[in-house]
Amino acid sequence: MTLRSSFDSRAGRDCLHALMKHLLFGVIFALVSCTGLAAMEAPLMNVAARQVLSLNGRWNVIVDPYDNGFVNYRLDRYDAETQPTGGYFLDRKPSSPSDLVEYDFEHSPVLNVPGDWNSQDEKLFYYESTVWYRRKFDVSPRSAATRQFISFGAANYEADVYLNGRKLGRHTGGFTPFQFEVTGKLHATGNSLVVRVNNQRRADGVPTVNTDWWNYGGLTRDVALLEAPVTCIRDYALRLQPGPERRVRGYVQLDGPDSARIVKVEIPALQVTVETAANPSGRAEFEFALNGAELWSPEHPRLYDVAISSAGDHIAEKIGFRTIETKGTDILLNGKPVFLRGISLHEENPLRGGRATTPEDARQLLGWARELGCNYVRLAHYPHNEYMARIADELGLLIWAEVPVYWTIHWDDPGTYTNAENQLTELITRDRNRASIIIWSMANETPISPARTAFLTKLVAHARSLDPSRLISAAMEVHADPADANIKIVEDPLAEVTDVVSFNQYVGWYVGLPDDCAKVRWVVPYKKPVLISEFGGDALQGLHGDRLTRFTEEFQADLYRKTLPMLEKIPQLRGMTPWILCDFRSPRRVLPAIQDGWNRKGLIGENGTRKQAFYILQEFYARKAAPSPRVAKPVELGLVPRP
Ligand code: GCB
Repeated sequence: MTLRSSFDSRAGRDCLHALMKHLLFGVIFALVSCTGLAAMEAPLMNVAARQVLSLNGRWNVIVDPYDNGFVNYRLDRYDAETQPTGGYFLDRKPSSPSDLVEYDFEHSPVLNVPGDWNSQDEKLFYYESTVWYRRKFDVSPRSAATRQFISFGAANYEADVYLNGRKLGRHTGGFTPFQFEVTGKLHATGNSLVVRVNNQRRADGVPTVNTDWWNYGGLTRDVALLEAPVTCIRDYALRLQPGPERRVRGYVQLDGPDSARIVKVEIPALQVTVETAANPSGRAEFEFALNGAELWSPEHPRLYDVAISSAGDHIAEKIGFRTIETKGTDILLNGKPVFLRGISLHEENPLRGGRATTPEDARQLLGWARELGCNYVRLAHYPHNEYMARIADELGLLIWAEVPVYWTIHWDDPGTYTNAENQLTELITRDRNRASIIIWSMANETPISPARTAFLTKLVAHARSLDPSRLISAAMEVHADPADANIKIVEDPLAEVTDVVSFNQYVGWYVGLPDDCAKVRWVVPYKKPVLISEFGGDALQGLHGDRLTRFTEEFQADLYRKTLPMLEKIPQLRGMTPWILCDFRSPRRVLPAIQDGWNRKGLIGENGTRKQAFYILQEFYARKAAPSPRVAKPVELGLVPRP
């Protein structure tokens, strides 16, 4: 037998693979130790299950508008390859009185983490540049059988991370999690974690320079030290397959030098115990029947305790099982048609005027959506924090989750594509076990061109390769027929590759007046479900006038009253997410005494008070939720008196 044919056999290949993996792990480990740069891999999922130390709290900060801690006066980077010890503001102490050190974290101001800097310090409200964060921490000696990771929920937009004076690495993208392995780099006391966070908008970034939301900078989500065994569970997915057999398929991905292990998946309440061997790459695939399970739905958001273990490692999760698919123009949840009664939201707490960061913030936003009668939310326009999807799992809200491919980004730039794809990967990896998430959205209002469609089609294929179990969409645009402005046409080559056709439309606000809604005729030539991803108009809460006076609650209420029947004329209509639950900050919105830096399309004002349109939509949703009568009643939308 030739050497070649022996490795053509499966056992031989596996054996070679295992050997290569051990060697590779050794080489990477050696490289990492000697360069000081930690490899940034896909993060360990389910951070809460692994946390040993929260690094949330008060961090010292240096505001550095000229990035002087990062580049010298010739614009050379302090952390260039040739100087692996990192940037300038690395928490150095003067060793003698003659030593020149022109900064001092110890006596610098503090900011809370998680949190954006804009809402914590008036001087930083419009700030778009670098802030250096420093946090000291002690950690009891860790066992040699474990690995440690520093985990960031998100940092907007770019983060350079340094531990004890040495660079760990960089992350780009403001809304997704990242981790650095720090095994062997921690001291028992006095660890210094320094992060340069820069939120400058970039033309080639994702998003690009122009958006309609506030560019909150900082360590906006939780920071923690995690611990896991040397060979640990990195990633896993459990997916209920469509069909009456109720079979769950999934995998567990181990990570570490000794990956060929037995993996066990247990769901005690359903008497499920599955054991399966991981292949030499650490991947264990399994399938089992879900007998007697209650499926997850908005009406019954049943979550099961799932335990995943593999010699030495153990992860606990709460997972709901449901299916989502399309059939013709219907969206089927657990095999049954569903109408998505939704609302769009930004990740912002309007009462505080900053990023929504905590579980309490998530409960408030999602609680308002529930009060409105929603079974669905659009988390616009970027990945929201992990609590949102976990709490939606608990509350029974379906989710459209999105990446910030917004308006006009650099479609021809391969770096921009890689950045978008990376953000999508990090979002899907984090949330792939959330029953609430049913749609991955690729983009919002992107102008049709060959380069844009090629970019987004590639992104769709990537999303499907990572997660074949959910629907794909994007918020597209509507165009008026040049011959008759009342004919609204939705035609976009992207709609050929998405599962659901979604579009934003603003008849009655940016286009004409609410009375024009009655004249609209639709051309949506796709045999696919249609979701209206946005409609709406601004109203200042408490401003009253007649229904034709812009920015009054009456105008906005009238717009909702006229828009809903107009949308119901689309035969494939299967849901909507009007724009938007709450007023949100946006630097584009400059009208004095009305906008004052807020987009006022919220159904809830900045003080938490519901506007009239809130009740119009609430009434519509109550009717949609009721069991449908045999003969459909024409939609009549009255103004419901405020309670
Ligand atoms: C849109 C955008 C959204 C804006 C909204 C508006 O189409 O998708 O980000 O905030 O319109 O208020 O104009």
